[in-house]
Amino acid sequence: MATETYEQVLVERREAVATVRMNNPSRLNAFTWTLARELVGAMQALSDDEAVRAVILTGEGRAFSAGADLSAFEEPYRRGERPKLSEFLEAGYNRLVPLMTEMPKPVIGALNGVVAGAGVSVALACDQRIAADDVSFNMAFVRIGLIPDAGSTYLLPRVVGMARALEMALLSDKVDAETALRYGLVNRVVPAASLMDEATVLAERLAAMPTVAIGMTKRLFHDATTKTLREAMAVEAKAQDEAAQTDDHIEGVMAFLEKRGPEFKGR
Ligand code: T3D
Repeated sequence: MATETYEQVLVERREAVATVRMNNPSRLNAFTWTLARELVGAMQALSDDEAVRAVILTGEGRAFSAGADLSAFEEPYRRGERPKLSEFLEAGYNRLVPLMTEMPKPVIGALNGVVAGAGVSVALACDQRIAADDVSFNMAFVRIGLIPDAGSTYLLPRVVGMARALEMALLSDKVDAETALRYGLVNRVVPAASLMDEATVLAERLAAMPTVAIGMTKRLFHDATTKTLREAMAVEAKAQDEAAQTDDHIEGVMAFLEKRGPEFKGR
């Protein structure tokens, strides 16, 4: 197993699976400039690395992430300054969230403990979400007079539906594991102690699958939301030509015909 350490991000690689751990636990993995910048760098590197075929994102300690680092606001606000937050959004979340949704490999969110504010948005950018049974979601933005950002105005209604998205954003009540599962906000809830084992099993399973087709499926699903049915079907036809060129397509068909298990190589 290889480990790369940034200041506030840990990356572990075990064969084709990489685990990215947000590592600012004393502030519940709040997004500092350092954490945001390092996450973008780590995700870009994993996206570009063909040897990596599945990524897990999780948080160190008792939180996935509590959202924006509010401690950075203290000094300027006490001085009476009025902030311009868009600079941080554009340099951080607005790079990170599309990077995750467009990454040509699956990203699994292993959601532990507190998931608040932009932490919810980053969780929504994962392709599959496994939650620990002690997870607690809180949109939080409205509690500090802000609007949902980091992609959540787009992703949250698509994941849970408009009525529930508005309920979560406007009331900002805590959403527990059972409710999150009922809302479709998470795919699965598991005991906190087995969260990483379960996420790893899923990541290893996905990493052994046809990675090119998986990457294309992600892209097509996201792109289709802004298309008509006919447009989406035209894009599918073109993309299927591309998928059919992969070694994994040939392997999948031959394995079926030869009545054996396939050995996908991710190309
Ligand atoms: O520029 C931009 O980025 C703007 C974009 C904003 C997007 C957003 O994400 S807005 C939402 C920001 N997040 C929040 O408002 C959540 C703030 N945190 C909380 O409300 C609570 O901490 C929680 C409900 C999430 C958890 O409560 P609890 O009781 O389990 O933990 P705690 O004691 O409040 O927190 C533990 C420590 O983490 C504590 O530090 P201390 O007192 O031990 O030194 C606390 O201050 C720190 N912490 C928690 N959340 C943040 C944080 N520090 C900085 N930023 C935080 N978001």
